[in-house]
Amino acid sequence: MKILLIFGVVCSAGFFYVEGHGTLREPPQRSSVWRDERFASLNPTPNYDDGGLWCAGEKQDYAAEACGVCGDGFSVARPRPNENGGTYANGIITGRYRRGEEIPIAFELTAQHNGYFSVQICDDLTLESHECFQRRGFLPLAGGTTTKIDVTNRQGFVNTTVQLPPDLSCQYCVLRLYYRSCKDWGECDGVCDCPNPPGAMCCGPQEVVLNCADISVSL
Ligand SMILES: [Cu+2]
Repeated sequence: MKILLIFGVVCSAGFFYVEGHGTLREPPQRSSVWRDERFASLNPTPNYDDGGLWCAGEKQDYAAEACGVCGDGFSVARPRPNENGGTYANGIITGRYRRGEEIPIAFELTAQHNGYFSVQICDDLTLESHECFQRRGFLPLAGGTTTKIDVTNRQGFVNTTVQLPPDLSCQYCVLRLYYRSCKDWGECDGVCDCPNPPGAMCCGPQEVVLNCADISVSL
């Protein structure tokens, strides 16, 4: 019985590591393009740990600037594997849209860590940066003003629709998923309205996932 128990614990620990935390499947992020049959003929580089772009496990404040811009470990040299010019950035446009359009987003959650996700866009042709994504803010959900998709108690695919800016078109830009989990207790880090002290759940640094997808937006 004891042996069985130990085996079970080791197994689930290993399972969690490989399963990661979540991945943007629509439009497919750079590390997940290989999972999508629509792009098979373009030979995307497979990343079997595409659900694991969570800043190498470093918990993040709201700005997540201690994370690679596309979710890689911060200490990795640029371009990191998921950044423009990196191993998994094969230049495959996985979403083609029109200016101001409402576009479908699918985030596949592979761990249940609650929290929320949002979508950002960077239209700078040079190497993407946190600053570039922050410039336009988070995209609103279609038909509303809120920018956060709550994933409390959710697992598997979470589908939503966001609205592209009415004034943005680009032959090449980057869409970024920002997922902020809620599994740790902490104090306010400047942006939230948590009681300080004693703090609350979801306050302070949390596990964050960042995923980049190559897209284009026509006039
Ligand atoms: Cu986790």
